[in-house]
Amino acid sequence: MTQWLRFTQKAAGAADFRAEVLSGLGQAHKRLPSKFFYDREGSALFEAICATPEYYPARAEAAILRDQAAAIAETVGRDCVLIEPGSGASRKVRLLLDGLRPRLYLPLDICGEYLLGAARGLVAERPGLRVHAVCMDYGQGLDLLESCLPPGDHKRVVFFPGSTIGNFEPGEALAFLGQVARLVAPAGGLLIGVDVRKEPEQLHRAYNDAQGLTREFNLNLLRRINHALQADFDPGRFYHYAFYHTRKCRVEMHLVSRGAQRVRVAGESLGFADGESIHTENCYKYTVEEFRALAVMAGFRAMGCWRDEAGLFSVQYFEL
Ligand code: AVJ
Repeated sequence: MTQWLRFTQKAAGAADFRAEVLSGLGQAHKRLPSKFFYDREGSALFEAICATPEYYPARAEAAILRDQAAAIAETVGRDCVLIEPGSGASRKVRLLLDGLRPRLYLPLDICGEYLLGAARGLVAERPGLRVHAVCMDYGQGLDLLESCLPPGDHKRVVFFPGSTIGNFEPGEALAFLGQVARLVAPAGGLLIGVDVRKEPEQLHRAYNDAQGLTREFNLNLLRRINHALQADFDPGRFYHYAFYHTRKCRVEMHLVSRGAQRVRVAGESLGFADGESIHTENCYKYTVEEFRALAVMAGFRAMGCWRDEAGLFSVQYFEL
């Protein structure tokens, strides 16, 4: 059986990266979009973080997808057009493919090199699977994908694992769920991984692994900016700081300046006071009921919810 793979490049260009970095670092409280973690090195570091004992989300979600694959396939249905924003190594979707048997799988990722490598590996493993890999920043809007989708009324299902929804501010999460609803209308679905709220200590450990991989993942952002924007960040002069903000129900990640310093980025000189941070990520944690309420506000009906044995994580399915 011949392999079927298409590749479409819709990613934002270097100009957008430069503009978003300079805009974020120009704020009174400096910040950078967490999507920029995922260059080739960052994507590989994230895969390594998933294997650490402290970072439970990936293992808990994989256990759910593996142990509940038949029940999930029964609820979602077979032969759908399966769309995965932020697909990375397409590791998790492999746990669903035997059950869902999608007519087409569209992995979306901002890193084209990583995306194409993962897609090639998948079609080599599964010659019968049709894959259309789309290099795009889904944060720019899922409607960009419409032109890549097959005509006809095949059921569309968005698979959004990993609790990446937690990187969105709650208002942005609702807006994203609304975009998903428009993309999968009139009767499609959303299969989504959501990390559930838990003891702050366990969350603290998950973002401060003993091997320091999360620290390197965070610092890699500075290295990426150095390479892409002729910047002169010295990663040794920043430290990784991650903590669970109880009132806001989110883990925050920061890079904190050791001492006062100036850094050149894309020809501009930026000042950092001692202890001043770059806010690099928020990871919101929801209860199952809170997230269900958000999905219902976006127009979805709750159809299924599966948990791991320890109750650390949830995979939830919604339909219009
Ligand atoms: C891939 C965005 C779900 O938020 O837990 C892992 C990224 N950040 N360790 C998360 C991440 C620090 C991860 N997501």
